[in-house]
Amino acid sequence: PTTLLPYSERIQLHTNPTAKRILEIMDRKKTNLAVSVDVTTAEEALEVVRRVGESVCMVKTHCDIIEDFTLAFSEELVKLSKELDFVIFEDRKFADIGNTVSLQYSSGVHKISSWADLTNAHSVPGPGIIKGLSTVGQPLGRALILLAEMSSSGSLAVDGYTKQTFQMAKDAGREFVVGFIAQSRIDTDISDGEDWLILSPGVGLAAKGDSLGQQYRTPKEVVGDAGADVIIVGRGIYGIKGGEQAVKDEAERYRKEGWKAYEERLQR
Ligand code: 5FU
Repeated sequence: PTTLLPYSERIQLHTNPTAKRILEIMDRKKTNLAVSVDVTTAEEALEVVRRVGESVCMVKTHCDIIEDFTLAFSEELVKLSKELDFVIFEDRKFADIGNTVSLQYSSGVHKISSWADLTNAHSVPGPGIIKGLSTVGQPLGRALILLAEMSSSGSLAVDGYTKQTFQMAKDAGREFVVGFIAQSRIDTDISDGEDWLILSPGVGLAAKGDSLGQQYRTPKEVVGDAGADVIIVGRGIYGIKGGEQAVKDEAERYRKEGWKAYEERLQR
């Protein structure tokens, strides 16, 4: 199963260029950390990215919370992603019919497909959502992940929903859909040679959750016990008190924790 293989040996199990690049970066920079940059101005967001860039394989954005979003911002983000060697993941959570999501992905103010290497979608509308997004993203070498589980308490994405989401991805093939947002490896380890990336939000070393339903686990629980590939950390890193150096140090702390959990997993 995938969880016992090093990231480097999983590169060849993918055909999607973004999936390959994620695994290459993880191996090269020794990091399975994604930082979620959930701040509300372009300058703040870029500042966090400059602080954490060396420690991460991925920067996750919510472009619709940035008050002064422009394409100059996304261009700068792309520039930093090349300089500091990380992938850009826009956490858009598309959730509409194929035709609408293809427009939301390519057009509007944000033109997500022009700058985000990776984005995600809910499976609730059915396979047309994958088709619609792939029409836009696949020719550009982009990748998609589906939300199979969520970190928030009371989520309806459980049991049968999770299973059917996995099946929808399998049916679509791995040219464009390369993995899942999930809290576990779901069923992805059952088939050898068919590698899926599992990205897990809800990671924190300090808090257990917030007042709005978020639930946190440690990198050890997420990577070591649950078998996820990428840990996604937001407030635990950009929200740390103590200024710019503290943010940088905290990103390194999470990178080390995540990498240690991965190395221990490989030893089992
Ligand atoms: F799909 C999901 C999920 O199940 N839980 C999440 O928390 C996405 N997220 C995102 O990860 C959420 O929208 C935030 O951007 C981020 C977690 O941020 P935190 O500050 O680490 O709680």
